[in-house]
Amino acid sequence: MKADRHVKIVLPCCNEGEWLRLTVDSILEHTDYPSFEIFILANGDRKTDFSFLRKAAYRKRVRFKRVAEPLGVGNSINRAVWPGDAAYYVFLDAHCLIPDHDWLQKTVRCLEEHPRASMVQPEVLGFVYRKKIEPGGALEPSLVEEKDFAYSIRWAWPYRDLSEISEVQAHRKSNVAYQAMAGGGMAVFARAAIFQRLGGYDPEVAGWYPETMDYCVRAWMLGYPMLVEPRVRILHRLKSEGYGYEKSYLDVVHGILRTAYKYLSPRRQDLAETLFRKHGLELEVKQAKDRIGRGRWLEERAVHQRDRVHDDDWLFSKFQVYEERSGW
Ligand SMILES: [Mn+2]
Repeated sequence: MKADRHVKIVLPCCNEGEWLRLTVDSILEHTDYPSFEIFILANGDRKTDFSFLRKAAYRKRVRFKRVAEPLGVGNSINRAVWPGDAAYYVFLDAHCLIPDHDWLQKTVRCLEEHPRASMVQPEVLGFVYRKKIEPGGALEPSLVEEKDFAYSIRWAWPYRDLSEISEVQAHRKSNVAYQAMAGGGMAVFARAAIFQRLGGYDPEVAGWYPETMDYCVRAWMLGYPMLVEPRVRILHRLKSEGYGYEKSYLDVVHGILRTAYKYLSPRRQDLAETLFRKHGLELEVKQAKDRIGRGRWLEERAVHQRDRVHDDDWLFSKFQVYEERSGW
């Protein structure tokens, strides 16, 4: 029988190498919380040495599951959780460091003080680490170069280039927990019951941040807020040598358009397509629409429309998603 406030920390791993071990070590060394487990979901991984997990120090706290194919972040997390497994989830990139011992206490307190919150993002401090970690080697703290903060992501329509369709909020808006549009992935705290009720991440949305945005947009419209908890900090490594999960514009275009098709008004579906077309992504829009057409967006839209408590006018106005209509 698990404790009422049991926390499951999920680490999807696709070719993270030594950083997986450093992340696990950082969690084990810096977590005072009494009831937690780590669940590693290796997917499509051809690079990481998982043999360290056989040591006794890890066996008590860490569970490991491996699938051959790369699943992407959202589907890895969906596979790693099931109803009744925990009260709270932490979804963490497998290249993170935990600076404070009370991080889980503070996280759980935030989720308990805000019982409708679907998701909480901590203060994410990006860092660069330029030296290669040798197999079994330690991290040199003096080489951790702290860079920028990230608190949440907000749609910003339109945009000057593709990176700006979603805008990272790099400054905290308050010193206590506050509402924001969406998390950016990297480090996510979620209430298990709501995550299960919402069916987890959209399995058709892949890569980078769109799966987290999709989840938050859906949750907001169903009446479950997303919060930033700036009093909890996670260090997240900014990779300089490429990404474990392949980043492609097609995934971003598809993810955002699919969210628009499922949850937004037809006018905003058209607007999202136009935004991408204006930036020369005709081919991606076409491929994304083909992919959406093969999926089940219409049934999902019908269910969402039946259950939602807010429409997209409310959402866009709440987060001041700016839509420019002139000049098209
Ligand atoms: Mn990452």
